[in-house]
Amino acid sequence: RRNLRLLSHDQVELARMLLNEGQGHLFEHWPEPGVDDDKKKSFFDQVCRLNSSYPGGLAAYIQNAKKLLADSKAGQNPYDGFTPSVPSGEALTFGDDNFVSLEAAGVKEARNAAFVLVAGGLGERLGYKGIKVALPRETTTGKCFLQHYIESILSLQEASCKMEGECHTKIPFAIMTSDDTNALTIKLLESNSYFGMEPSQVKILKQEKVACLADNDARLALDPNDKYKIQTKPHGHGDVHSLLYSSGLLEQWKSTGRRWVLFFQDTNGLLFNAIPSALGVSATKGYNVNSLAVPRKAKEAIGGITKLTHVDGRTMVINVEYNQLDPLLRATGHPDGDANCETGYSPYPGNINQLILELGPYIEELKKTHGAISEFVNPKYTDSTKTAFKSSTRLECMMQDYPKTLPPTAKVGFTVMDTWLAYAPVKNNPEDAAKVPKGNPFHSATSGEMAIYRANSLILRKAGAQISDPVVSTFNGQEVEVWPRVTWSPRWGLMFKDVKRKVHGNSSISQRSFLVINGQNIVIDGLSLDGALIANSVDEAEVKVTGHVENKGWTIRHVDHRDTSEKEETRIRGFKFEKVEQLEVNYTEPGKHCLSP
Ligand code: UGB
Repeated sequence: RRNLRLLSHDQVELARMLLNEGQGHLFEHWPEPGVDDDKKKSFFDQVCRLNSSYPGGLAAYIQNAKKLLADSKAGQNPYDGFTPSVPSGEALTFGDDNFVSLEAAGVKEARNAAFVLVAGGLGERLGYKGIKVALPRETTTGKCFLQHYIESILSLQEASCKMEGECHTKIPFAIMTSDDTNALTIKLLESNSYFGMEPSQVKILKQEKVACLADNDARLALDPNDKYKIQTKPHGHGDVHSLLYSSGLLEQWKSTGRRWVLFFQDTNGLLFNAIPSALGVSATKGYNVNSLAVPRKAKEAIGGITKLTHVDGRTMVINVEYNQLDPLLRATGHPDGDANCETGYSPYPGNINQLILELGPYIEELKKTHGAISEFVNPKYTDSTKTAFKSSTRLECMMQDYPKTLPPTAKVGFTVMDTWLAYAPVKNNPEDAAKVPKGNPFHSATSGEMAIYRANSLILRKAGAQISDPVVSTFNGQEVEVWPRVTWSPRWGLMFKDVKRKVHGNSSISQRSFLVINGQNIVIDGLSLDGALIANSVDEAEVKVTGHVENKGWTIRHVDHRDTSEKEETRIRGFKFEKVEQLEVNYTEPGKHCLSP
């Protein structure tokens, strides 16, 4: 009590609240005033931060925790009363007329969009020390994920403005970081001049961690190394909603005519193949919420999009997280649980956590909830009495749970696309990836990069070019298809219509080839490539690439993930390219050019 005079009025109120919420243990060890006073003040600075960063404050956090911990102890299933069934949504086929017209509709809408990248996760499963958005998306060009995302947004901006005959729109881009990723993300942007985006377009929102819970009474855990500090852990990607709300960004976006907010995750190198058509679906169907999905293999570590019907008649279409889908199915009359059906896939589409929300209804909902998202707790108990935890726990929330609070009138849908086109995350370290059951995706740096070449090769094939079949190779214990290493800048091939216009059917690329296309007006017409070709051009140049290009090219060398002489980003993918011979052309002057060796 005598320590109270060290505190400001607001801090005294917080101390009272903590005592009322059964948190007296936080102060039990406090010595008399005069000893450790600075540490006591910094303790309250932390309490203030924890209080202001949680919707409803720390008192609400403790109360929510007490309830969720009691439910967990009682073995209460959050899906009690709900029966799952397979929902229906939009299934798109790459390259058909419907897809092409949805892509055009989506690009038209893109100037009314804002993008939000959730990048606060450290990627513990990947075992990579840096931030994941700094990893190369593919190592032919070495461009990192963040560069690819920014270039994709800029090319959408350019194409959309062109379609609408205007030139002033700048698509806003928000990035959610955390203490683990904030400084490195800002450094990556600043040291690369924001990869060509205007710095004012980019807003960084840092999520705060939440207090850890030591026991079933939701007593806050003190940091084992500092008794004047509450231990904290990440609260999950669901924080993005409260941060967008409290930052005022949503209102700002609305006042500048934005209509859509597109959320995406840190390492999906294929995502922007799916964005234009999915945004087209949102715009033409008038979806308030549109989740992107891919066919899902049973037990794959991605959530399943499920229709849930409650005994009281309520229904919702929502992601059921991968660890909850199996118990839910078993509890509702599906003895095989999370299993594949006759198609070889789970009947529940796989959530890839790329959400498109309509801004107006989103703001209205957040005015009610302040962005608070339904939470869960996952304590690891010491034994079946569930009285003690092995280590402290905390509340968590997921961004895809946003629709849980929506009224039944909300239009919630989803769009399913082929995995090869839309989804190739980099999440698993080499050892774990090598243990993935046969037929399930690895979600590793190896598969993430190979998926880019596969998608680009298949897109070129669909455009009419002859692309050699892949060979099968094993890197870091993972068997993958190795297609010709074809990459292009987003401005070259934003929509399938663009690729079709720039690739003529009389071209061919051999399996051992590497092709980099870096320039908006490069046309591949009558090219026969057997080696490595890098074509760069300025916008004002119109370049026709034709004729037979043959050279020794680049070779693929295996790298063992345990080989510490290699860089970590190389080790996690298990291979590197050695540049033996290549043809590199740079067209820097406007006008028509022809590359014809
Ligand atoms: N993230 C944050 O920004 N802050 C956090 O506190 C935590 C994460 P993970 P997860 O598409 O493959 C999700 O760890 O959560 C960011 C979906 O829940 O990569 O296990 C982080 O930086 C699941 O339904 O994935 O699983 C990253 O960008 C499925 O869709 C993103 O949040 C799965 O992703 C996801 O974090 C998937």
